[in-house]
Amino acid sequence: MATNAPVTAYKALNEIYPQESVLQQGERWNDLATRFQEEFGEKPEHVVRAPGRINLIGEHIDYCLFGVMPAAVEMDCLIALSTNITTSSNLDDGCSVVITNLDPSWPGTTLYARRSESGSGSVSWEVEGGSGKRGDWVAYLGSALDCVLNKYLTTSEARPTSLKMMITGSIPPGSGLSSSAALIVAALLAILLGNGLVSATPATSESTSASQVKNSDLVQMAREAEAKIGVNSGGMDQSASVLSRVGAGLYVSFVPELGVEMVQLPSISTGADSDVEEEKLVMVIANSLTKHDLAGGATKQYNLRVMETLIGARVLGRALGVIQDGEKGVEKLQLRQVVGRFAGEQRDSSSVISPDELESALEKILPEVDRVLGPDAESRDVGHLPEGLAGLTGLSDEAFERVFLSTIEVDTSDQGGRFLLYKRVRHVFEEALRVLQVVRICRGGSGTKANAGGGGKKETDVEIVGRLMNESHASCRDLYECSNDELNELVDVCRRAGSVGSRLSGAGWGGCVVSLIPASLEQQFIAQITDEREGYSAYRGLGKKELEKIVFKTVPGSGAGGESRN
Ligand code: NG1
Ligand code: MG
Repeated sequence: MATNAPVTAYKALNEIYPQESVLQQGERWNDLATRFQEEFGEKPEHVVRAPGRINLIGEHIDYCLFGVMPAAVEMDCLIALSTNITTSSNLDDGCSVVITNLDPSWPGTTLYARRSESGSGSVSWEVEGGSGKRGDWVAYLGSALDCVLNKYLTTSEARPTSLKMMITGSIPPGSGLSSSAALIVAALLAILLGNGLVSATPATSESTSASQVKNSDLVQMAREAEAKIGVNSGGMDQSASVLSRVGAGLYVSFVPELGVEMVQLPSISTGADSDVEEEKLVMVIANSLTKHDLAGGATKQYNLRVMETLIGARVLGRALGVIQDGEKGVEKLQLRQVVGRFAGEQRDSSSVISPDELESALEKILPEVDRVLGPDAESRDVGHLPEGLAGLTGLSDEAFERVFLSTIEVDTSDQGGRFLLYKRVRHVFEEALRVLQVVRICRGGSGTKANAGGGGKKETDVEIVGRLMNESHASCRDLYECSNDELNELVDVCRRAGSVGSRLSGAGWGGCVVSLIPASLEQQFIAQITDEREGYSAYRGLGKKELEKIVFKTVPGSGAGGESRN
């Protein structure tokens, strides 16, 4: 799907969900519509949905602008909505959004948007209601409303539409399956649709869609809306939630601009030359039952990692002579830009190196990382104190403080007050290399480059992908330090149960493990990881029904969409 194609809110259910679950999902949509009618006394005009995602490989590198490989999951956020003309008239040209949730433990509220017009006639909007705090689900909706109004309704004639919404979600929050991106994307889509900014009918070849909003705009707005709540995220979750297709993984790249490619994992070949049989790999998600909570405690670790990669990029780039002291606009250059410049990319990003060139550049830059950021045991394992760092970045103490330490909350107290530049940058470059290798295999190319380290018997493509996933987990554990004991135990249990590769998925510090399994092994694999004695310890004593929600197979699902209910 092209990133610059217009957003269309319409999708039929059989384009959204895998065949086997269309009926059951249909019931869920109908149930939401019925409950909406009970609550508001009218049918919803539309139901929209946006999915969560699993990340197959490419962890903590999206915000460094390296490509990643997520896939949308079937679980999603649904919003039923209708326009609410009755409240619009008494709001002084503003609008209200009444929000309810099917789950009574999530109390609803009403958001109000008030306009202010400057002397020059430009209009801006202030959204009130919802606490605006991280972790408050209504804050995500407020942030989405704020983004749409301040982007598309800024002329003095613009009149936003008041809306009623009912929300339901099937993504367990804090599980690393990106419930936050799903909520924001669904909210954006609902607000855009309610304001007539995207089309509710599928574009046909004759009609050009009424939508002025492109898929890439939707991704960008979702990132901005999440950033307003205080998470400095990369673009992986939002891209996956908007752009995925049924049955495919998604290779998302960010340079020179957002790009997506549908990719297929290799399958396992068995049998002799003449009658080779192909067996598919399936993804199994297993929740560690430890919460990864970016909206809560994990934000500070996440934001610190983002800053460590930016400081590392600056120190490395300066030492390699690709960033000059006093050069404008590069105080915060991402690691991808540093490698690009190192490989001769133009500074105005008019020339972009090919994936093969990027791979060689990454291989060449790794020894430089050792030399510049990890020349001795102390810099490698203990890290850098902030005092010495300003000098290494070529910035004054004041500028260093302003650029790196005061834009977002940075807390190094878990690391003895130090920044672990060497470990973080090594992880990012090696992980970026792993993603490029997996992409090459998925495109049907050879895995020979990846094979070089294998030694002995030639690895199959499936074995290479599995090994790279395992290496990715080890790197998250040892270099990026974003795993925890539970995730490590669960990864081991999954490998013992016969996975091809297993790793934590998402930001880490809790959440889920993703494993690739030969399709025929699914039942046996799930039985083993949930076994009372051999399985993951936190699953002991749980009932079958509970476990079904915690450990399950997933099929790559479709990106955001919806249907008209009229
Ligand atoms: P999750 O697992 O959804 O919190 C976060 C970021 C991603 C990415 C991963 C790590 C947000 C919304 N998402 O994902 O962009 O950086 O961590 O790979 O912050
Ligand atoms: Mg999230």
